[in-house]
Amino acid sequence: MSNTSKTTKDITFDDFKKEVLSDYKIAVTSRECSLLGRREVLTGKAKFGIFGDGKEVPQLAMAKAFKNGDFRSGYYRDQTFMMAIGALNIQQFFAGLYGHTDIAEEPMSAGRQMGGHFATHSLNEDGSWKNLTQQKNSSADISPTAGQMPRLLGLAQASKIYREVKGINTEKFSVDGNEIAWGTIGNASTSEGLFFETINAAGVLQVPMVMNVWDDEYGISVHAKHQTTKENISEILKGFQREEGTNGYEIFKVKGWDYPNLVDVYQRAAAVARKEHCPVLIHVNELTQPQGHSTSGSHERYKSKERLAWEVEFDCMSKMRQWMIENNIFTDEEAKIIEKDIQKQVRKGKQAAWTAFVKPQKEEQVEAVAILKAAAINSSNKAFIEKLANELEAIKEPIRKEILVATRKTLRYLTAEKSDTKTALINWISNYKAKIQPKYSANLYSESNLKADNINAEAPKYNDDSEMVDARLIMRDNFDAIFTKYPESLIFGEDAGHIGDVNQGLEGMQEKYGELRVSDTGIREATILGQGIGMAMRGLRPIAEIQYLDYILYALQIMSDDLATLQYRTNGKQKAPLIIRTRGHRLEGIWHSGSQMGGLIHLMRGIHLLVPRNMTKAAGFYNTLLEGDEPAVVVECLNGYRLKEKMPANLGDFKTPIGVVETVKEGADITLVSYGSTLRIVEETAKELAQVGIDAEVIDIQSLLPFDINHDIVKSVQKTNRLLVIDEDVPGGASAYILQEIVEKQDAYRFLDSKPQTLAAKEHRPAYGTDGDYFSKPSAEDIFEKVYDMMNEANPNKFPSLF
Ligand SMILES: Cc1ncc(C[n+]2csc(CCOP(=O)(O)OP(=O)(O)O)c2C)c(N)n1
Ligand SMILES: [Mg+2]
Repeated sequence: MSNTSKTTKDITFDDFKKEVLSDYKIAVTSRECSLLGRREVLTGKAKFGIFGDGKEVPQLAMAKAFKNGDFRSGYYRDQTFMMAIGALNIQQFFAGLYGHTDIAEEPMSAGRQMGGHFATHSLNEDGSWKNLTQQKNSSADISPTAGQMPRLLGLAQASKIYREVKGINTEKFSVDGNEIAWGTIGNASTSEGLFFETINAAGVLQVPMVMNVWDDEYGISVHAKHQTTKENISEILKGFQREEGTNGYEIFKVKGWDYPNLVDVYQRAAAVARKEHCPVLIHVNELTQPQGHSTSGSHERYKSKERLAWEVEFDCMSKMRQWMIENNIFTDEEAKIIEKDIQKQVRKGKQAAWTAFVKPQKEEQVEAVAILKAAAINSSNKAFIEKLANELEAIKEPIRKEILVATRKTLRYLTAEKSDTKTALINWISNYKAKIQPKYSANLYSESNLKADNINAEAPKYNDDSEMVDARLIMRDNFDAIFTKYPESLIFGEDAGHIGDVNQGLEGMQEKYGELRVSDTGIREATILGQGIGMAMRGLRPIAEIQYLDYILYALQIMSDDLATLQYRTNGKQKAPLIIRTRGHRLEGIWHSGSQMGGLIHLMRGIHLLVPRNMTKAAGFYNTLLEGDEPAVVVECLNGYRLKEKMPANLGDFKTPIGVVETVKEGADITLVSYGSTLRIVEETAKELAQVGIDAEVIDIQSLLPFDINHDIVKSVQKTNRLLVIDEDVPGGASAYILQEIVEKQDAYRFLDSKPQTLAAKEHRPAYGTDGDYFSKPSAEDIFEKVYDMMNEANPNKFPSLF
């Protein structure tokens, strides 16, 4: 061949070759990380490994189509993609495997999540938003399979809102709604209800969501024949294909080892989703698991010889390599040189990650050993302490548990002694704990200056012509003020749009603010929640409405696993300040009585749980939450919409403080603590008690999570010396939590003259009808008699027994 100047075609081929080579190098890097990662687990350096081997090639194609501003919501196989978008390097990969607690070394979760759970940083140090349009984004993964689906819907919907709703400041979040939300899921996990719910909802909403199914025919050991009808997800979803005049999906099916075809499919998929906001399904099949599912177990146990042989032949990496050789991109020899070089780099990166991981612990070990040896010198238990010191010193690569076990156990040998070295040891342990504990516990809630309990209260204002109105009107008019004040706010839920919610708290709002901001949704609580999470992660202020508190259970898994853990699992690098609006407490029967508060409290740490007793308080909570940056559930009182309350003048501005209780009636004899609809009954009962000479103090908790941050309840108990918690949850439910907060955390036991008690509902769900409620939940008579009983015990002369 003559050496003349290059033609355009040559240049194009050169560029093409360069790009393919660069892709191949990323894939080889990723594969080597998987191979070495498994070895690190098997040799005991890491606890567990789950890797992306066998899924590399489609992820290269996805990364090529993925643009700044886009979001991923995926699962543990996506390391190649993360590497390809520049969000994960070799050292970080291994830092994740080891669980390095320094976010600078392990940017995915600062060691909180097992390796393979990916994330990018949406927030600056101070908790404010970065410009998400200038980076490639990944929402933080969770382990529950298909748990990434509901949030994916919201991430996609945000683009639609940013494109179509006028007046929002989009600067940090969107460029004309051009961003795609990319989902990834394993074939077996498509069996989950959350997958189907999300697929249907995205088809209805027509949002830019590209759903990728990585199909390797297995879910751990379980074959597709047990997972998927016809063993073929794209086949059974064919009915979602959009047609002339219908909504729906574009559906692609492509082999996971076919690099050029994958690249082409992903470009086409992205184009349609980005431009038309049409959701896309890409079923990527014929994928493999070269090392089996994870480090716990081997796939030889459940795959046939034929299947295993097929997996070797169709390994996407070897297929890509073969294709590159056939297309003169490199020769076998050149490939080997590249591969060898990458192997070296991966080993080097792994070593660097390990050195960085053990370094701080080694330094801490040296400190601890020195302090133990010093403590040993003058101790009568010298021999025992030295033994602990020497054993700690002998550990080659110590972990923090070993350091604390040795130092804390030493204290037991020093109980009878006093010395400066003992004091030094005590101080060292407490400083060490104070330094290390946050690495494992910080950022469950916001630590920014916008955290909810930093937002100052503002009382509702009333003027001379303020009227008593149906309380639902306060809710409605306050929402009106909110939608005007915050263009980025929006509300959606079953019946929330056209009719303005089942209790008319949103009456007329859709007409005024449009169908995108005040919208009806399908009956699908988990994805209503997911819409909220995803949109909140992209800077909007969604209010997700769950029609009745009883149905929040459908969304509870996603609240607990995704929303509640988000700040924690990213060590404060992502947030979703979602407001969940719902209505509950007493109304009718088993499924409209909203009582499962204990369950919520225990499964939602990380989300605030607010239980206002009336609509003014509830509206005030929404106003507070919108100024803050944290997620919360607000439970409105189902039976309160038609009660009369005075219409405040400062709608949209008055704020109910979070974590602050309110004493609604002062009293001297007993402290009655309750919340929500039951509080009203307690208030009524307090009047009846007054008639028999019992002066009860009534406190409205208002906020179950966080709980009485000023410790006001104990001040009341200090005065009355008696405590009764009244709650409509099951016995030992929310009331047990409340009692622990007051008696143990606030030390109220010190002031009690009577046994602290709880009055809860029956163990069963409430029966239907007024009598059903009366015989199931605490009634005024129950409360009266319980209080009277306590007073009778204290002073039988003054309060002779009722029965
Ligand atoms: C809700 C839930 N159930 C079970 C598990 C345990 N589990 C982890 S991965 C997995 C199989 C997933 O298979 P698939 O979706 O095909 O993904 P693959 O690992 O094959 O890529 C299972 C059952 C889980 N993490 N979450
Ligand atoms: Mg699978």
